[in-house]
Amino acid sequence: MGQEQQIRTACRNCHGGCGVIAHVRDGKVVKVEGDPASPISHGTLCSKGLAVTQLAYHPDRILYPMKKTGKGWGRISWEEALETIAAKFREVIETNGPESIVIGQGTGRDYESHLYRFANLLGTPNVLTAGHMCYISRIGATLVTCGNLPVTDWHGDPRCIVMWACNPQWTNPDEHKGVEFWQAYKKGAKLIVIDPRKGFLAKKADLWLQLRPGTDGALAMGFLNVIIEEDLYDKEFVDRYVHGWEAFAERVKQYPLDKVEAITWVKQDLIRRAARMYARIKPAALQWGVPTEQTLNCTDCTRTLVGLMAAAGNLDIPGGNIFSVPPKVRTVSEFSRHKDLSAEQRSKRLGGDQYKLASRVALISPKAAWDAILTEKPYPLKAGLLCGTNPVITRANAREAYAALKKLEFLAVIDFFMTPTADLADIFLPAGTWLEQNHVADNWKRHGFVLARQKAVEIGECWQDHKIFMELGKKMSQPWWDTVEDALDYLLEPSGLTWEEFKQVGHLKGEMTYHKYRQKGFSTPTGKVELYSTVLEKWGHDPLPKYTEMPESPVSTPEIAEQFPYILNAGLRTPTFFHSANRMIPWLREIRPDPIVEIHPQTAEKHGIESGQWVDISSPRGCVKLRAKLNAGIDPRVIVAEHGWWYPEIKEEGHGWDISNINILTDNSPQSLDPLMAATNLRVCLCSISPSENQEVSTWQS
Ligand SMILES: Nc1nc2c(c(=O)[nH]1)N[C@H]1C(S)=C(S)[C@@H](COP(=O)(O)OP(=O)(O)OC[C@H]3O[C@@H](n4cnc5c(=O)[nH]c(N)nc54)[C@H](O)[C@@H]3O)O[C@H]1N2
Ligand SMILES: Nc1nc2c(c(=O)[nH]1)N[C@H]1C(S)=C(S)[C@@H](COP(=O)(O)OP(=O)(O)OC[C@H]3O[C@@H](n4cnc5c(=O)[nH]c(N)nc54)[C@H](O)[C@@H]3O)O[C@H]1N2
Ligand code: SF4
Ligand SMILES: [Mo]
Repeated sequence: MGQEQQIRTACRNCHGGCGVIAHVRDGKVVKVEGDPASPISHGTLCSKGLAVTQLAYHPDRILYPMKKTGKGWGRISWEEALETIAAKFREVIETNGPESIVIGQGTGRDYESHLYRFANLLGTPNVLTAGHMCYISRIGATLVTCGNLPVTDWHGDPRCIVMWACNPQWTNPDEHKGVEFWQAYKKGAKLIVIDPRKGFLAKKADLWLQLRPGTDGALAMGFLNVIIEEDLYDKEFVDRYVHGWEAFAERVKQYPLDKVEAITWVKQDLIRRAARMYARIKPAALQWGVPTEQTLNCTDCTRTLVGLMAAAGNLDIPGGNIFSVPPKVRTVSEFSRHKDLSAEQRSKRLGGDQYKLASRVALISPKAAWDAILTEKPYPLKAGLLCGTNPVITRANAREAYAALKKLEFLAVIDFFMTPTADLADIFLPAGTWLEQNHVADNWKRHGFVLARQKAVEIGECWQDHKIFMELGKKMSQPWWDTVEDALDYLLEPSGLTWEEFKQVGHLKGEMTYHKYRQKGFSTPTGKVELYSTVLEKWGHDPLPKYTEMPESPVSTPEIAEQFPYILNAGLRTPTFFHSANRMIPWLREIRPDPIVEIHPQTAEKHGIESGQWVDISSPRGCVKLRAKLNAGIDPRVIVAEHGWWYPEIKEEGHGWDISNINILTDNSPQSLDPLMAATNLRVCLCSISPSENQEVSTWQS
């Protein structure tokens, strides 16, 4: 047996960041453990990170490039795979123009620098990501409001924490690992939790506000109403640094607490107490989560929440919501040469004229992509390259996503496994996991860090995603570097370090300073926090935020609610799965073999549903089956369902993509989209429930 080597690296089984020590023996990773020296995770790892050996060495993992022919999938060489894609792309560029090629990714995975560079140099403005309803939407809305993304300053000792639609101990989301929140909380901070579901944090909270899903924008207005009416706002900050305070305060007046209670289902008294607590205790940090973005209120809700941070005087102060200082490395924008995409090509971005904020952050909505494929309007999309995404499972109105991707003339997919989306492809490119890549992991840049992710092993013929974009780019005559590491040297250049040197250092941190606005103002047109947005005004939109009722709800569509009386809150995460991933990993699937739908015991009783039974859940768009779990911690009018389900153990094409896929039920009709970001209502629609006639759905055998 060979000697064991220990390699310090950074996990990326979610958005990533946790420090890992990978133990390698005979060219194989035999185990991973948390790195106590990590500034992000402090030695902790979650179940997904710990299970990476079962992911990397999974028997179903695709280790070679594959091509689909009449006889099914067959192994080919990298040369043939890349040349086939390049030849098709060249053909499309010649006949339809580069805009007819869509390049896509899913959740943020720190290869967007390479993906965008490839797309920009190709000349296509059509990059499809999850950003229209996740995180990039938060960044977009905060860029126009206060010039940067305010993140919680756990290290600054917040005395009050508002956990607004966020569950960091399960999700370790884009903004922080749960451990950092926990350390701050344990110092004795007050906790306010805003969540329709009584989870671990709601049980711990000083105040828990159980709102109707999707009504966060109205609740935030309610908070502001109390803060303004009771003179609890930071007058000095507002006078000096807020643009349009008077107009904003007038808008807030349109949301008196009785109205807010009717919209949100939260009692007036509770809203008042929570608003007072947030405004009076200094400093207070507000941690927002993705449900605030996954409705048509996406942009306005984010702007209202910035209004709350500003009114309470919590922006860029220790223990509040801060603008981190990134380390000195090249920006994604510079690396990916956004400026090289010509104005003419940019003007062709699908939906760009309408969804101006999405266009500003260089992405398109899935709806625009599906429409272009299915209706060929305003022009057809002909070919696509999707990396690290499974839209057939993860995007609203999954049947439409499926039909569109099936119709696409040519599709290449980069993944680890043959997923329901990859099933629809012509070429499959095998990606390396994070154990197989060298990278300057940058998802933490907005928190002040970049991390060294070092290759521990190579497996089969898998390539890290960055290399795939580089080599495909070279086939298309694009300027790239010889090696992945040469590109990393370029990324790191401003820091004065090479990749080899950075590997030894492990991470870089920007030097944090607070109250930067006192010297520099805010990076907006007026130099202030624009609660009255001059940018939105210029775009012909309401410059002030407002709450819009859900497009499908008991209030706006009572006729639909007659048949579908419950509010479906779709997207409950579980610690072991990451969206549609990990269902094939035995250690993780054994914990959760079947998809769960949570139902209040009274509601279950009404429909004769017992705990553990398979249940049909229907919306106007279809019907899927999940397994009932009774939960008295949700409102009887609300049904809470997991998303991301397909069945890798079903070997036929499609892998059972339509059995339990909750996104068959969600809506992406034009009237349901955020008017600026095109965010879809992934979290809220109407549904009905009944015991399923088929109680033999389970297919997992451990
Ligand atoms: N109803 C509902 N739907 C939702 C949500 C919800 O709350 N409710 N949440 C939404 C959110 S926030 C998001 S971000 C999207 C996510 O949407 P997606 O990103 O499309 O979802 P994933 O399931 O993470 O798909 C990732 C795929 O990438 C593969 N993969 C993992 N790591 C890598 C890698 O390093 N390289 C490559 N090439 N492939 C990799 C996995 O095997 C998997 O097949 O889902 C959304 N869908
Ligand atoms: N294990 C695991 N971790 C993940 C993911 C995963 O799939 N699995 N996905 C990753 C991704 S891409 C993202 S974006 C993040 C998201 O992570 P978070 O931002 O933490 O979001 P969620 O876990 O979706 O929801 C957080 C809380 O909001 C509550 N909630 C649901 N609907 C509403 C609502 O309308 N209003 C309010 N106020 N609360 C609501 C939920 O009950 C939950 O407790 O997680 C990331 N981390
Ligand atoms: S939280 Fe994310 S980065 Fe950390 S161990 Fe889990 S999967 Fe890996
Ligand atoms: Mo996300």
